Amino acid sequence: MADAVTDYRPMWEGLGLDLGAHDLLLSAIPMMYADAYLSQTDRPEGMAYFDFVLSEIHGLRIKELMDHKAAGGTVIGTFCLYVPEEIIRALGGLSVGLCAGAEWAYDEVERLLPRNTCALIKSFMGFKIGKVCPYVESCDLVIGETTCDGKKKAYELFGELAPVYVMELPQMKRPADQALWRGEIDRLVAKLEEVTGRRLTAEALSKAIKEVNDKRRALQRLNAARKASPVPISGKDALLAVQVAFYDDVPRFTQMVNAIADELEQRIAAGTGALPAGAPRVLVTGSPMSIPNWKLHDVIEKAGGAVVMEELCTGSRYYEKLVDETATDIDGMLDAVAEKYLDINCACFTPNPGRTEDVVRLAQEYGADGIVHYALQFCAPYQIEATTIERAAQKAGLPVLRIDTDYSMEDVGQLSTRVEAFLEMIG
Ligand code: BJ8
Repeated sequence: MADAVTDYRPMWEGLGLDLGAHDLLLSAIPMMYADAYLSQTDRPEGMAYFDFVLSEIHGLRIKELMDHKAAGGTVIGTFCLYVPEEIIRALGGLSVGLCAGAEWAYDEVERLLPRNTCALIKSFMGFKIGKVCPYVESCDLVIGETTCDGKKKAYELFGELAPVYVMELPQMKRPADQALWRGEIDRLVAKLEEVTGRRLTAEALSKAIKEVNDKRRALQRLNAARKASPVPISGKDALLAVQVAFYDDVPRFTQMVNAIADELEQRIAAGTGALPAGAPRVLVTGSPMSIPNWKLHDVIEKAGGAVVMEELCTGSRYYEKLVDETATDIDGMLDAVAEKYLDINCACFTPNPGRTEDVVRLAQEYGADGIVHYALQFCAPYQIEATTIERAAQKAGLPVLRIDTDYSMEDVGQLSTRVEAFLEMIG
């Protein structure tokens, strides 16, 4: 196992990173992490694992990816929840989420993309153009998807910089769309077989489905503990666990999250909270929050609120649903994979009643006093769907605060004022 003093610079250099720029990025993350995470009191002890993972964010995990490639494996990058990691895993690939949560190289990005592009897209383009992300540089293939227009068109330009394969995701869920999606799953298998040089087997797919389901089950356990009052883990810590789920080693992650879930159950029995019992409870819903985007949770919890659930792709949308494990042949397993993934409720779909129902249900299950709807600026699907969510929430007696923001820290003061007023109102 690598230790804290391991020199990773030769590895980063070998990946073609811009070492000077990369140093700058790596010096910023510990400060952000210390301010948002290490400043918390009453954290579960098991979160020490995530402190370690973050301290090694471009180190140990990248080395593991490199070792995996050296042993004949592949690394496959993804940007979206709809790309089935079970298939990647079954073909000897390691799946890494590439969405980025920080501003980088925007000057260069804005020469390619309009200024009014969402921060998530600008960020992943910036990390690639600026050569500061060892994850994307490790990838043998990057899989995009036809979700929102911004992503779909950005992949055309991203494809000039990296090997990209785009899956066609329907935008409705009728039988004809399900058939199209099932065909896309077959086409993905064929593409990944070509890239990995392996054939998909029922045995490998069944094992991968079980392993990824186990990861999601562990996250379900961790998050179920957040129904308790006082809440035994902060929203920030729970968010971090899901963010890391996109790139960490699957069995290790599952084991560590189950250990945290055990600890949370003990904390509930002992009445130990990570945040005060009377803290106003908030559900956050909207656009995804990629590492190191902890801004909104940090604002809410520093203002005295407790985020008790995320209806986000970096939240319940990632772990709530499992792939059915009963099929025994490849076709049946791929049917189950296709069905589970098309059942995700992204705002790119129309209509999208499932998300509205999920938001209200989760807010009620987790005892939320109010909902914060978070949208990245210029993210039309979530900004527009906020109206539908707000109407349904208000009908259920749940107040809503709508926040449209980006990755800059310039509006933190203004956001804090709005969040404080909202917490006072719902508390
Ligand atoms: S399943 S939310 S990960 S598409 S924030 S790029 S929608 S303009 S990320 Fe997403 Fe898959 Fe849906 Fe989830 Fe466009 Fe909005 Fe930007 Fe977005």
